[in-house]
Amino acid sequence: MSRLHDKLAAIIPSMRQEIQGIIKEHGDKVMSQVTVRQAYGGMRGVKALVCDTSEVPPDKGLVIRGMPLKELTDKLPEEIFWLLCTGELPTKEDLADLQKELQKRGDVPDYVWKVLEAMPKDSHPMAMLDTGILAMERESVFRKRYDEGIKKTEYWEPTLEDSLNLLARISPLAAGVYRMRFNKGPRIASKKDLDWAANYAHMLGVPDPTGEFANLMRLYMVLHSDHEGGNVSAHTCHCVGSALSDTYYAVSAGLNGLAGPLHGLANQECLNWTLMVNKKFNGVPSNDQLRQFAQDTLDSGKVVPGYGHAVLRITDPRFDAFHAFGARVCPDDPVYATVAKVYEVVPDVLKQIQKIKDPWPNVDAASGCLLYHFGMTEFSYYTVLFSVSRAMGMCSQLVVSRAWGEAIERPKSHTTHWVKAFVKSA
Ligand code: AMX
Repeated sequence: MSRLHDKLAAIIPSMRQEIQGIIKEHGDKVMSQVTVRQAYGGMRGVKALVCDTSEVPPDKGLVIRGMPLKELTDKLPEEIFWLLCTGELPTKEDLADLQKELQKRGDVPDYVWKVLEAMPKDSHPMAMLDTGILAMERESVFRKRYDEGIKKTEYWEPTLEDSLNLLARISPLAAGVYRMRFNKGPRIASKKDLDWAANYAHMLGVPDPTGEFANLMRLYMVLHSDHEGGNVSAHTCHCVGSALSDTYYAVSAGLNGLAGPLHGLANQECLNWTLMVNKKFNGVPSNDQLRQFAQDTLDSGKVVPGYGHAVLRITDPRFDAFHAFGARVCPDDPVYATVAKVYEVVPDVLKQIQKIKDPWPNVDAASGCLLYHFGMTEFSYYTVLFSVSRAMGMCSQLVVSRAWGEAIERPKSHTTHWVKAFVKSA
């Protein structure tokens, strides 16, 4: 058994008891009301979910288990996964044990590569990644144990097994997708002595003479790891998992949501927009030029990608972390310099539009330019990087919700006919 398993086994009974106590004593207290606008408007702001791994206060940004993101940017992704699952950072021994667990589980089965090879050559990398994950479902320990008749209180254990296997394999799988989809040559074998993100960087095969690309991957994996429970990918994963579909089904479903242009795909749109700016003005534009370009984008009915957020009302701390990385590693790169200039100018343009609730940059405004700097210019791959990281959040959320025995999701829907009758009578 892994140290992570033992740690969870030690904390889960009291956590379960605490939650059962809360429901027993306070189960009828009202947390939230729902307006007609919210019912039609993506349930924005309705408090109807519990997620213990992280939260996103609108005025602070990502807080993982009570720790603000800015205190965690120098950690390894494995440490973040441990924190997400247990609520504490790992000791040195815990970290070494988790790394060993991931290293020993990291072989992607051969049939997965065959499935991917059979897909059309121009398939979207996200479709390839999600197909690869779904193909691996036959490996699910949860499904086997469930079929054998496991007790409900033990559900979390095979869910943890599946999660560790999936996390160990998602990086070689994703690296394989990169090399296959973009004709980069044969897959690169994993180096077992590297940490998870550095090994991913190695298997991608992006030239990295300074080691800064590996550093970027470490940071990237930490920053995208989790973002509470209501975003499309986390919520989809949770919803599918609540039917006791195993980790492979649930994570692949969640990542299909991440593939949408308003969610994880925004990073590729954002870099596209930045490069368009760069091309049009032959380098970094002046403030006036940029102001006009942003206005033209809005006037043509498009969004300025990388700006705005459903929850945040400040500059996303994940943007701050990438911005700081760029300032340290590539301050003179014209694409990074354009991103920095956009940050100076665009919030004021967006502030003029009343309906926009958050004029500040989100994580996607800065991530693409750094990948581009290191020669990773295949935009359609960027959401795959996001996915590898976000799998940590999804897996930890699944383990935690299985641990306390969360119920299958089933909110109530109504027809517009019902809404019309309701508003008339109200
Ligand atoms: N540019 C132009 N218009 C914007 C805008 C932007 N950056 N951000 C919000 N708006 C518009 C919305 O489209 C909406 O218009 P509508 O009422 O005509 O449909 C209006 O302002 C109100 O939106 P909101 O309440 O401020 O935001 P939201 O919760 O509805 O949407 C988001 C949030 C992120 C989808 C939106 O800000 C957006 O489209 N941003 C650009 C795309 C982007 O950066 N996505 C990445 C999000 C982070 C992630 O998941 N990776």
